[in-house]
Amino acid sequence: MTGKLITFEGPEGSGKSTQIKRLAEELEAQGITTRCTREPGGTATGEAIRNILQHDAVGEPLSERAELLLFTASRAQLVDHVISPALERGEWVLCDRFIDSTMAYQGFARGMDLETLGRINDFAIDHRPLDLTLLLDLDIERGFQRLEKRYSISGSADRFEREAHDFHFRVRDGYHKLAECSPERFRIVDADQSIDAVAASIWTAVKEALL
Ligand code: Z5A
Repeated sequence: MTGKLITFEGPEGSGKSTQIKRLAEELEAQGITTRCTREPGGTATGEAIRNILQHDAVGEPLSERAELLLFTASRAQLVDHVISPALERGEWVLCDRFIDSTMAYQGFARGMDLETLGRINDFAIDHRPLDLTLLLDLDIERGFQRLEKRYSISGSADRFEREAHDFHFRVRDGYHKLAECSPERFRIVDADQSIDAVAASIWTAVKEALL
């Protein structure tokens, strides 16, 4: 039996990384082998791409099309080398960001053509269906407040975190439109609750959708 592919989406600081760990623990406790991964990244090639994307690592600004193709190259590598083999072994894969991040950030926020992005996404994931997408919905300002603590420790925000607030409002709005278009795949989770309360909402959503 093939496994399940669950993706986590949402604006910055919405708690995706925190909640992926919590869901993985819950699934493992149920005897389900779970594989956690992230985008961009998750493979050696993907992590190298992530470095270019986050920090202009090669010292020149990225064009929008180059940015898009780097995200989707990382995705193709992740699907072929990590996601598909894990699903075929019957594992459940939890992925921190996936195709909907491209639609929200490059599409709704940067203004690239959504149909073109849909086709490129589909090619990158080799038409693999997703079982569930958990959208961790959080007010943009709340997310930034959470991340401020991190900036004060690391001293710098990355290329996306430096975008104007309007950009991030378009991201959040874009996610809502994506969820409206695919209600069977998306579950919207209120991320403005305690970590335990968000984890409980996610577990309810996963049980209802997949177990
Ligand atoms: N991007 C794109 O443009 N196109 C694409 O196709 C893809 C991505 C795939 C990746 O950044 C960037 O790439 C991203 C979109 C773009 N833009 N940005 N920035 P990333 O992977 O480095 O960052 P992120 O995905 O936005 O994750 P994040 O900023 O690390 O946030 P998070 O994973 O959602 O949250 P967290 O790390 O779990 O929590 C953040 C902080 O809040 C942390 O201190 C937690 O302890 C705290 N936290 C978590 N939950 C709570 C609750 N419930 N209450 C209070 N505090 C909490």
